[in-house]
Amino acid sequence: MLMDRDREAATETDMVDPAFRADVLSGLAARPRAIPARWFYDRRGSELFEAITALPEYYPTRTERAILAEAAPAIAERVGAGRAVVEFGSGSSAKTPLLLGAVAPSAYVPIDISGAFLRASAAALGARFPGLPVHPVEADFMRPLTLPRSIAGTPRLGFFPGSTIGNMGPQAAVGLLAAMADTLGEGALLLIGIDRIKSPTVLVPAYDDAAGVTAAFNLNLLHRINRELEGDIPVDRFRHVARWNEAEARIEMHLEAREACRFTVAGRAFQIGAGETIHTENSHKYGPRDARLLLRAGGWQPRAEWTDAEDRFALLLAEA
Ligand code: AVI
Repeated sequence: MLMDRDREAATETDMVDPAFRADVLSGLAARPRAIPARWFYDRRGSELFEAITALPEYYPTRTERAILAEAAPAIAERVGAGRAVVEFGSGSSAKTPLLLGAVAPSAYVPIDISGAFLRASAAALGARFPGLPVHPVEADFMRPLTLPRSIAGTPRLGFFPGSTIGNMGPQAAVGLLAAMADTLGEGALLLIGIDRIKSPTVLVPAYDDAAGVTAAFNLNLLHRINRELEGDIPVDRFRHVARWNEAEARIEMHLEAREACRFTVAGRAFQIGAGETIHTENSHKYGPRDARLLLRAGGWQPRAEWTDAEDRFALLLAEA
């Protein structure tokens, strides 16, 4: 999930994203303090996220890839040939070749907010699947969007891997699923990756790895604030915290102040007490029934489901 490379390019020419500024200032002033996770993904944050996906403790990426590789023939049978595959938040499109190789699509439409990265990965996929029309769409899939005219009338298969849906609260997730159903149209299918609820002994290390990569990913947000919003947050006085919230069935990431400190961001003064936190991410997990209910609430009928032997992660196929 590489979202903000273009934004970073803009900051290199001294432009500040007003939405970043607004989210940070209101998030630091709010109680509890919270900054949306989308701001993790500047260039460094995107690199750190890629590193996270290869960590031994971070099971979702490799588990989903293994499920996809094994289930590809069954998925192809259910999906049939000739659909246009529309990938939401395509990022590095790392799992896409497995799907495209199996379902014989008529076109591939990657959607991503990062134009430069989108074009690079679209070109790589085009080279790998010569003859497959690739139509990249540079857009924020969280907002209403229009698909290219070239796939008008073609049945669609939406692809939303990685359990990115988990980074939204259930209500926002339902809203996004409904918007995807609208975008993809009648008769569409959706293949979505959803992370399962499991023991905190597995979940917490996945978000607090021994090598400290996830800690660096979380703390990078403070470095980004300092760099882009003229902040002087003493980053070394904060530590990364990952905790399982049982009631909400989610991993929460926080930045906790080790000691009380004062700092300024964009000319505004803030203070934080020892042990207080800035909430930076939620990663919701779903049981089998929860996942199906979520899809139904978003206007999708679950049709098939594939998991790994330990039921850590699930790929669900649903119909609009
Ligand atoms: C992008 N998203 C699905 C990741 C997750 O697992 O919630 C983001 C992440 N945060 C820390 N590690 C990975």
